[in-house]
Amino acid sequence: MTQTPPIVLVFAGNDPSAGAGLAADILTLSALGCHPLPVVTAVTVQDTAGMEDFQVVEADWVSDQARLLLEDMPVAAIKVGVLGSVENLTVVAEIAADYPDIPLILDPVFATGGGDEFASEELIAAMRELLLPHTTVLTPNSLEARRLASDDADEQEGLTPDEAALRIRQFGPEFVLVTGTHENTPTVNNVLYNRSGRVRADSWERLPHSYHGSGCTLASALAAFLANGMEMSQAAREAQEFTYHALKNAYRPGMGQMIPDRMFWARGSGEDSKDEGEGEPA
Ligand code: PXL
Repeated sequence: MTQTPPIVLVFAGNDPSAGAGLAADILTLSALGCHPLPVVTAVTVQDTAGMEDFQVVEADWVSDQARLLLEDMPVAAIKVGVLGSVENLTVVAEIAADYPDIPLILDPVFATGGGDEFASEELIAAMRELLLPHTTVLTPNSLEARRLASDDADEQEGLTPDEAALRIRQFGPEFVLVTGTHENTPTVNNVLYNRSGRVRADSWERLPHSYHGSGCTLASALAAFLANGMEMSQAAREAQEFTYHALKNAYRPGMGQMIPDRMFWARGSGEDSKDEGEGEPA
């Protein structure tokens, strides 16, 4: 019998364009040799241009989906994306408390790239209080980091990514990886922090397009490397590298944003071969 790949339990919303959400996580985890266990927390109606609507799955259903699998299989990592409700967040926090040895990767998704909100202030407060204490690594972009760091909008605006990370660490996550795509800097600067400060900083070429599902790709890739037993700093580096290549090879299947190609290594003749030419947004 073939050896079972590392198993990653995923809590996320379904984006049927497969740009972001559960399908993005499944693709990324599969691309990196893991077996995904996709637990759906919410259903969205969206295409590459934006989200029309979303509906949250009942918390009992989220809990039952996950707990049945946790009894059946050895889970090497838990990856959390869109939760949709405080009730769903509570379910995940309780599971995290019951399985303290499984690393938990939390991507705090509060809105779609187009700005449609997934999260209320109440959900953000519950995340700070209930889920961050059980989080191994949190992967906010700098805007999400500011929202988690403070509930005062004026104060948020004044925070540097370093200051936001410093505050978030007080809520209990072991590591925070803040991404710099939304900052006005020539390169994209991503920084990993632990409880005592900066662990590593990586700078990347700022790519020209807008991508749907880059955050999901990064967090799932990080989950995959951790599930494979890699230590955090190395896993953070490898996850960024994978995401960079997926973005470099992104395609534009519809009329909206580009979608990262998590299967870039399985297609095409040369690495990053689709970087130029067809598929450019108008
Ligand atoms: O990219 C964040 C994200 C995560 N999960 C779901 C989404 C989105 C963005 O659209 O739809 C389900």
